[in-house]
Amino acid sequence: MRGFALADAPKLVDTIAQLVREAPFRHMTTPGGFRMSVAMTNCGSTGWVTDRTGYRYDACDPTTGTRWPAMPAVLSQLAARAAAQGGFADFRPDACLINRYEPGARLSLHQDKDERDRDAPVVSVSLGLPAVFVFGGARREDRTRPVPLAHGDVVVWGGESRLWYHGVRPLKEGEHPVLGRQRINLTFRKALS
Ligand code: MD3
Ligand code: FE
Repeated sequence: MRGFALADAPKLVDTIAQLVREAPFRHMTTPGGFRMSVAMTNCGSTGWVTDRTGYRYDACDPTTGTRWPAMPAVLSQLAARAAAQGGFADFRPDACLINRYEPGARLSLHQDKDERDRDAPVVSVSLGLPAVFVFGGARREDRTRPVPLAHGDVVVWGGESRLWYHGVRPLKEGEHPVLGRQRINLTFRKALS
């Protein structure tokens, strides 16, 4: 949904800045011991984390031991409106993962399988520098296609595509008028059933 979040973008950017003061971006470690090039934080009643012990959802920020900030209404309502337009009524996300890409940061091909509710869609909101998202299929070997994502674009991933492989190509150098040298992606999920 190209530009679906454009009208909300100034308020989203402001809200993210506040959230990040409470729970700063950090580069998490994968179970294999690699530092992720994407910096992450969360808001909502639970948040996605990774460390040497594995991937999981946790109510608390591991760096402080306190709960993630609550999900502001401007975020949850945008996600619900987008999901509804994409054919998923009553989407009530409990987790919002906030990804920050600086030039060079990438996300290798993966599936999102850590959520218990596989019937709920994932809603993603892109802000800042444009990126090339790659969308594959049910198997890692499946052909991927590039999908450009720009500031204000929203994607609703549900049904069959919910478990398809996807990733993000290394972010190209650039300067966004609002966000500068970064891309921020919000992914809304229903993690716990
Ligand atoms: C397709 N994030 O956080 S958002 C992730 O741009 C993630 O930061 C990317 O993949 C980003 O896990 C892509 C789009 C997205 C998110 C979840 C999906 C696409 C998806 C789940 C299933 C299929
Ligand atoms: Fe993903």
